[in-house]
Formats: sequence, C-alpha cells, structure tokens
Amino acid sequence: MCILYMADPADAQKWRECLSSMAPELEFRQWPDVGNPAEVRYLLAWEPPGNLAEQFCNLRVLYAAGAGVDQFDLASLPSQVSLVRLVDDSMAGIMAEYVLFAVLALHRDILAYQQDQREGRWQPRPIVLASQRRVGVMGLGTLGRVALGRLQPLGFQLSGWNRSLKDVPGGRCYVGPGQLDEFLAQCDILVNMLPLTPETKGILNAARLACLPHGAGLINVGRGAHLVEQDLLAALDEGRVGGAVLDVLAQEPPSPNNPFSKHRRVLLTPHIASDVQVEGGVAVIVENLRRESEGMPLLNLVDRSKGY
Ligand code: NDP
Ligand code: OXD
Repeated sequence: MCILYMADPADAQKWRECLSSMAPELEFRQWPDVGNPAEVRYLLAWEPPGNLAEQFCNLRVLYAAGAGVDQFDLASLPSQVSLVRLVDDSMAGIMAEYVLFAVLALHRDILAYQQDQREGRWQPRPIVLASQRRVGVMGLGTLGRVALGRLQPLGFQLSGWNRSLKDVPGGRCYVGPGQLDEFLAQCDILVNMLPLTPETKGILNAARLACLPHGAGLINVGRGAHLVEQDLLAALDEGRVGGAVLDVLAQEPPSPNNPFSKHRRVLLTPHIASDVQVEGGVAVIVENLRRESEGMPLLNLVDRSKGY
C-alpha cells in the first residue's frame, strides 16, 4: 500500500519523515518515481495529472495539498476516488492570525498611516472603538469559524454569511443569496473566506461592493477569482471602498503593471494567509486510514455536488 507524493518537492522530505513515523504501514513514493502504479492507493497533490483512473487503477483517495480544491476538475475525477482536503486546526489558526492582522490594519487605518509616513505627514486620525466596528465574514467553514472565534475577544460586532445557518459568536448569521445584500450593508470590514465554486466566482462585484457602507474595508483570503478586480479598483478610486487587504489575486504572481501593486489603499501579500501543515495533514491521513478500515465516512471529504 503506497502513497504517491506529487506536491511541492521542497516539502517532500518533511512529508516522508512525518508519514513514516505516524503511518509506517504506508510506503512513501515521490513523483516521478512511481514504481508499480497499481500499488498507488493514495495520492497527495496540489494538481494531479490527467487520466487518473488509467494511470492508477487502484487509487482510492486523492489528498488535496490544501484547503481549496478549485484547482481540480471535479467532473473528471474517477467516481471511485474520494477527494479529501488536508485542512486542520493549525492551518485554521494560521489563517485566523492573518485575518486578525488584516482586520486590525483596516480598523486602525494602518494603510493610510503607511502612506502618510511615505509622504512625510504626521497626522492622527479619529479612533473608532472596536465595539463600533462591524466585521462580517463570508464563508463559515473550517477556516471562517476559527477566524470569527479569534475576532470575538477583540470586541468587534461580528456577523457571518453562509449557505447554511451557523453559529456566529455574539452576532447574526445571514443565510443564502436572499440575505447577502442585507449582510453586506452592515459590514464596515468584510472578510471573504468562501471556497471558489461556480456560485461564488465573481461574487465580489460592483453590485455587491455597492451594498457595503461607504468607505468599508475589504479583505480577500479566498481566491482571486471571487473578486472582479476592475470593480474594486473603481470602488477604491471613488472612495466607496476605503481600503483592501488582498492575499489572493486573479493572476498570481501579478504582472508588474498590476494596478493594485502600488495602490495607496491596498495591501498585497503573496498568497500566504495560510498553508497546509505537514503534521496536521498527516494526522488527517492517519485518521482516514482508521476510518477506511472501519468503513466510516472519511474526514474532510469534498462534496463534489457542492464543489468544496
Ligand atoms: P470549507 O469548505 O470548510 O467551508 C466553506 C464554507 O463556505 C462553508 O461554510 C460553506 O457553507 C460556505 N459556502 C460555500 N459556498 C457558499 C455559497 N455559495 N454561499 C454561501 N456560503 C457558501 O472551506 P475552508 O474554510 O476550509 O476554506 C475556505 C477557502 O479558503 C478555501 O476554499 C480556499 O479557497 C481559501 N484558502 C485560502 C488560503 C490562503 O492562503 N489565502 C489558505 C487556505 C484556504 P456550508 O457550511 O453551508 O456548506
Ligand atoms: C489552500 C491555499 O487552499 O493555500 O490551501 O490557498
């Protein structure tokens, strides 16, 4: 029984060591040294090769090397292969750190102070209490719920928007497309933590941004394709959106003339809000070996009909 590693070669040794200590029954192989492809039962990849069924006739589980699975063509995955995300608590904690940082940066006008510093101004701005600031999170999944839990002690007014009803600490959960505009209208700072699916692609467009209170802040840690970048640029230029922290872009890395790169009201980071953690990922694989042997449903299984 073997697991074939096809993710970042730089991390292969860490995965090999952790798997051999936590799941010694699994033989570790690294692409392109496949050996006998019929022995490959598990595959760990950011993006797998095409025609999986023909290449690996006994493949049972495809482990996505991350939380998002939008890079996979779900329709072309063989039906007998389960797709599982390697997201865990530590990955959610790392994401929550980034969200806290970005919310606080927008809350305390840090982008404007950075610009003041560059231009030689010493100009205090009025302080808004956290209790007067409304922070809304779109997507209350594994990552969104942890971020909300970490924001709560800071005293913000919290809300969430999700497909199904979820608990929002101290605040309201808005549900489904019918309550989206109402949700947006009360977000002084909006955090996008949705998965990218046909339903959520382009969800942050001119019409939705226009629902936000004037001067609201936007944080995008989901995927670049959630945002219609031209629409955000227009909203920033008109002051309808006051500032944005973007960890993801439609094109990564951005071209040198990307208009956000030098925008005074935008903070860009190179898709580092979180990342898969080897120990946590291996713990998911180990738990799933147990579940598989007991005929139980797998942990972090992607629902292909929903796309996440
Ligand atoms: P989950 O699958 O655990 O959660 C997704 C949540 O979004 C669910 O609560 C789901 O609702 C909700 N949702 C999905 N579609 C819709 C919709 N159409 N309308 C309303 N709500 C919807 O995902 P994670 O929390 O683990 O990850 C979220 C995303 O974060 C990833 O897909 C990835 O794109 C991104 N990411 C970014 C990283 C970065 O470094 N920038 C790192 C890791 C992840 P329901 O509960 O009802 O199913
Ligand atoms: C992920 C990511 O989805 O790093 O895991 O973006």
